[in-house]
Amino acid sequence: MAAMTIGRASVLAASLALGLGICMTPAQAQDFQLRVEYAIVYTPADPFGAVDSQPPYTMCRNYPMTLVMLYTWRNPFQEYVYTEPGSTFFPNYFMQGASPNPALMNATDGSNAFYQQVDVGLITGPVNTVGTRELLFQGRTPGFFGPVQTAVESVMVETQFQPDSVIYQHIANNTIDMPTRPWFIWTPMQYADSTRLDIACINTPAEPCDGSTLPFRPLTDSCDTSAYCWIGQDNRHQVNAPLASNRNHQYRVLGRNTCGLGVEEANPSFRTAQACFVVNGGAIPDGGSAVFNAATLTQGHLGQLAADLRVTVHSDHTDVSDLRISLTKTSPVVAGPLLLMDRPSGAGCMRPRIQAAFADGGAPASNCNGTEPAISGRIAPLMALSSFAPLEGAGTWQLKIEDTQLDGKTGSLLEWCLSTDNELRPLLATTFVSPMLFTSGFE
Ligand SMILES: [Ca+2]
Repeated sequence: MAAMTIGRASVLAASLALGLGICMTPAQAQDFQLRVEYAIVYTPADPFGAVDSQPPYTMCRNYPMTLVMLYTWRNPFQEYVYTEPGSTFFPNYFMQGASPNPALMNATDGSNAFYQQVDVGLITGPVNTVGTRELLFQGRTPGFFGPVQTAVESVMVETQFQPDSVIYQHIANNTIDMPTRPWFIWTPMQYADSTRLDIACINTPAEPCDGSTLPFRPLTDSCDTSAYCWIGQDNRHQVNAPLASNRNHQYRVLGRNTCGLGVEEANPSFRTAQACFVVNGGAIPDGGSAVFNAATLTQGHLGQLAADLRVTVHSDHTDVSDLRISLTKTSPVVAGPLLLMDRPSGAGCMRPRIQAAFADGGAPASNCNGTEPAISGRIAPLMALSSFAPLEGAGTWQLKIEDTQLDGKTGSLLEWCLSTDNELRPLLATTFVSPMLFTSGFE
C-alpha cells in the first residue's frame, strides 16, 4: 500500500476523531470497542514515518510500524485496559509495546463515549517472510471495577522487501547502431510496485550532447519534465522522444515500492546510429509492401564513400518471418536492391518486432530470439553491404519492406538508420528538397 506523507497524518487523525463523534449512533453502540485507525510506516524513504491508511498495512523488512488504535468506552464505571496480542505473532512479528498500557478509560453516562488512543509498536521477527498476515489485537480489562471485558481487532499486515534488482534483457551492453527511439525490455521485478527507467546521453568533450548524465539513484517517484525518464508498472518501454543520434547512452531501471528501491546493477550502454529516420504511420500492408525514402549528407565531405555501411531497422510487426527487406541507393547513382533479409525461417522467428542493425559479419537473421524482439543485435545481410562501399555516403536511399503473407499479421516501420565507418565523418539525416519526386516516408 502506498503510504501518505506524515504531514497528512495529523489531518487524517483529526478528521477521523471528529467523524467518530457523529458516526457512533446508539444503535451500534457497544460497551467497549477497539479499532485500528491507521498505521505509521517507517521506511528507507520515510525514516520519520508515513501514514498508511489502507490495510493491509505495509511493513518493511527490519523496519518498525506503529498501529494507531482507538478504544471506545461506554460504561458507567472507569476501568483500565491492557493491550496485548490476541494471536500468535512469533516468529514473523513482535509486539514492541503499547502506550499507554494500561490505558485508563473514564466512566461515562452510557450513551456518550469516552475515546482513548493507544499506539502499538510492531517490529519484524526473526522469520520475516514476504506476504500478508492477519494479526489479532486484544484489549482486556482486569475486572477491578466491573466485569472483565475484552475487545478484539483483526489487522492485516503486509511485509515487503525492497524490490529485486533488475535483469536487463534484449539490449546487450555496448550495442551499437541503435535506433533513436528504441524499446527497452527487462525481466519483471519481484516486489516492485512501480519501475523507473532513466536514459542519459554520455556527455564528453569530443561528443557533447544536450542530455544530462544519469541521475543519482532517484529518491523521488517523479520524472519531472524529463522525456528520457519513465515510471510505470510494465517491464518494457519505448522512448517517447528521439535520443541524440551517433552518441553513447546509458540507461538504468530501478524497481520501487514502499520499502525502497532495488539495488542498482551496472548500467548498460549503447550507441545510437548516425542518420536516423523516425517514421510516422509507416504501415506495412498485409501481403503488400511499403517503401521508405530518405536522404543523407556527409557534412560537406562530398564524395566520402559508404564504407562499412550498416542499416538499422526497427519494425513493429507481429510476425517477422513474413518479411523481406531490401535497400536501394537511388541517388546520385542507382545501386541495388540489396537484399538484407528474406523471411527468416529459424525457430522462434514467428515472433514480433525487429530492432536490429544489418551489418556484414553479423549473426544470421534466422537465429531468432524466440521472444520479443524476434530479431535484435548485429545481423548479417543476405547480400554483403560491402558492395555499397564504393558508393557515396551522401544521397538518397530507399528501404523496402515486403509482407509476403496475407495472413492478418501486419505491422509498421518505426524507424530506420544508416551508419558508415566510425573513422569517417558520420552520416547526417536530412530532409528532401525540391525537385525530389518523393518525400520522406511513403513514396
Ligand atoms: Ca502478413
